[in-house]
Amino acid sequence: MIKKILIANRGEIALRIIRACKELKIPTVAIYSTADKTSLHVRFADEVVCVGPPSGKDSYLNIPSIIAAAQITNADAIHPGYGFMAENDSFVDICNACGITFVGPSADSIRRMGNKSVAKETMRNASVPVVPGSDGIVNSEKEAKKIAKEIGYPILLKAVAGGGGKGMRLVNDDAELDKAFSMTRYEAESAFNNPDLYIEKLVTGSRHIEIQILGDKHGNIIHLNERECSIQRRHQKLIEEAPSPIMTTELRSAMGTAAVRGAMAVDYYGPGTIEFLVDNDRNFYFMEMNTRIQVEHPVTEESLDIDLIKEQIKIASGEKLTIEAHEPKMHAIECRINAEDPYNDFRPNPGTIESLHFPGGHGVRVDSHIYTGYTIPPYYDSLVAKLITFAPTRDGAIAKMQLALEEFVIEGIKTTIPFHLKMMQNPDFIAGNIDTKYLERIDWKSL
Ligand code: MV4
Repeated sequence: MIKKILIANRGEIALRIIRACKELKIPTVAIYSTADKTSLHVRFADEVVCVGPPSGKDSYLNIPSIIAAAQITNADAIHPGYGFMAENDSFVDICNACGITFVGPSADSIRRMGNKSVAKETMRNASVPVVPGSDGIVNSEKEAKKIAKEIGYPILLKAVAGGGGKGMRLVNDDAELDKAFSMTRYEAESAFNNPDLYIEKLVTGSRHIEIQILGDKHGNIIHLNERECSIQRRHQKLIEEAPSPIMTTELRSAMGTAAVRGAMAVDYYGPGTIEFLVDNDRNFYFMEMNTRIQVEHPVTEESLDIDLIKEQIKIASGEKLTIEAHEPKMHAIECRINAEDPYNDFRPNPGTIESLHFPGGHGVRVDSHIYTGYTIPPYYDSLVAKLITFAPTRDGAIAKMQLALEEFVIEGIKTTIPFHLKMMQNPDFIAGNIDTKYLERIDWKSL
């Protein structure tokens, strides 16, 4: 059993984890950087330890400081949240060596999914559909051209150490390939210390639909349906929902069982997400696996009436799965409220919250760490609140979202609320006619 959890994160997710720990009656330790001294996770945790100066690499990514903080406070587990240490396999090895339970998957699962080419091969072997492309890494322009000829242009060059849209380049023909190959290799080497590339045929007009899975340490894995995440901008998700407006029972079952097979192949435990591209004919293709709890986990929680963070902690302490897979009960939508100016290319806009009112009522959830007088530090990501609404139907959830956005007052900073208000009234969104390129095609301001 876990006796005390150190939360190696900040912001809304740190608060979310503290709430789950309180329900489970597990004491918490917050770590914080000097820039986060006045943050709510510091206020609501049972114990706190300052781990360094503002910069992420000196604080929330500073492994010796985090481990020392756990040892000083006798925390026997570390919850990484998302980002920071969440998908760092060496950190998991270090936790294990120190006798600390990492609240997440094994180092080995993280490693096997972290290399995108190995992950794809693992999925293919588990009979999960993958996009046609190279068998593993491609070592030369010549080899790349040979594969491009077989599968046909356009192709994507992808860095094996990339992911989430990083280290990817579109190539339309042989002429472009020569330059693109060496450039993408060079960029991958600089960004990830690994130049290796693999090739995929470009899938167009597709949606980003991901399957939530949950495994325990006894070999049981279930899937908890899908999330539709196609409303993105520069690989940053802005709106997520569960279920997907295009989902059918048959497709859900096919994608869900494929996701479970893939997770089984890496002996996965904890919550994880298998991302798929789904084309217009409802063919689905594995993209990558996220070996962490994700930002958008609340839409799954509200659609199914479960608490994924509590389940994650119970799994880490060795309990068997107790929840059962079931079809969605409710439709849930999440709007990410960022401290960004949507009228100015979504430029980050940190500052002080002068006045604040959170929306509420039946079917409205706000996950946020901000309060009146709080100054958003400029060092971290710009997420200030997740607004989730849920209702028996999609139209009901959209209607509630619009009212909740209208009621939401945040003064002192610019936020993405005006963007979300437009989207909730946008006929394309209301009809579910969206894909991953939707926001590139339209100018949201003229909606
Ligand atoms: C693709 C693709 C089209 N074809 N792969 C971007 C993030 C990473 N998960 C994989 N990504 C893509 N891979 C093939 N073969 C299009 C994307 C993509 C994308 C995927 C999901 C959500 C938004 C996206 C935006 C641009 C490109």
